[in-house]
Amino acid sequence: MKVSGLAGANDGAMLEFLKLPITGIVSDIEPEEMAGFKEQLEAKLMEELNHFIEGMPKAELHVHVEGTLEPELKFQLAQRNNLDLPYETVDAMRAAYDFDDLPSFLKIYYEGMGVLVEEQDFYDLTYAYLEKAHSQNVIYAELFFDPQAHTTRGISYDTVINGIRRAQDDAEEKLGIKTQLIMCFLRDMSAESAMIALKQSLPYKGWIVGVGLDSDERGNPPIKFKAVFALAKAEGYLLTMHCDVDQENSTTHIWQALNDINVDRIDHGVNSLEDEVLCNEIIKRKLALTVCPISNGYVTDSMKAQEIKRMLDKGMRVTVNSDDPAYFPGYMSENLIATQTSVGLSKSEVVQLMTNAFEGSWLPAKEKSALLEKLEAYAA
Ligand code: ES4
Ligand code: ZN
Repeated sequence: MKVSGLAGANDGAMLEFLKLPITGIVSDIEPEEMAGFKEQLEAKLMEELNHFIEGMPKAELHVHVEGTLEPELKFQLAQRNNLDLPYETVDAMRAAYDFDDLPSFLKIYYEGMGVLVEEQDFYDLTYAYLEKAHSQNVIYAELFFDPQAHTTRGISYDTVINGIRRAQDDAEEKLGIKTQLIMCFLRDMSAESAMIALKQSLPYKGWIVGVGLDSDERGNPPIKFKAVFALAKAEGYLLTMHCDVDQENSTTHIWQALNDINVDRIDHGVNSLEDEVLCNEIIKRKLALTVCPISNGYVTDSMKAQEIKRMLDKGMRVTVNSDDPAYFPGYMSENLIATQTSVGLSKSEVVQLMTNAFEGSWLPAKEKSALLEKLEAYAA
């Protein structure tokens, strides 16, 4: 007996679940009854796969620490810093999150981080995210931070990075979660401003694994920051940059990220699928792509789950991540489950997504293998 459309289903387990005798029964079942069994079975398998996803050891490679600022903490910090918020309640604040594209999201995102003033605020923000990530079995995370979004408000670079770092250290000690920091330049500010941020980072080089580029991509191509990224590379930083989804000149920007910047990773990069030669180059360089489905569902026309599946099928090192989970509701488990549900990924495809994340991480080879072993043991 075969039931079609159940990726990875195993007939023995299925029969056991349905409590059916193994032989001689199929012809006695009415078609409607069969459809009911099939539905029950699909629901059961889905539930099992969701559990598997929740328990899976995970790596997150694309999360903006400022994008993890949940409304509840925003209220607490506003009160602690004697700041007024234009909302009375958490619900009213959430209701005001009505963005539908990147610029409308970014406006709310930058406004929101106004409550981050003292070093302790950056600590509390980071620690809260790491506790949440840990609760979803994230064992490794690379965190983006946006120093220019704070220094332009009069908050010192030291305040920002000391608070984040102290939380990273405490979380590693208390929760066992390992993290590294990636400093992002704001691409809608000047290259000179990015260069200042780069120089400010140098005393903290030991705390920062790489640099990235985020904020509004429209009119701000990778080549605008060619000299900044060249210096960052010379200083020993690894390089990534946002190649946001469905932007003007998306594939041109991805080509620039490869050829003019020589990136070590691509954030998002879904539009690479429009150019076969570009896909092959990304595959050849073994570059990870950090796709963020729930985020994409808010700022583009879809979660791009089909595209994630196509990238997997092509052998691209695609990963699933949460981006700004306080604004695009969903942390790692929710993003993986949403993708799986949307395109019916098999268990082995889910494991491949996570293998890609550990392999594409910026950890030393030994640490990478140790974490990959944890994933393999779980999936065995
Ligand atoms: C961002 Cl979704 C997104 N895109 C570009 N820059 C960002 N910074 C924070 N979230
Ligand atoms: Zn992002």
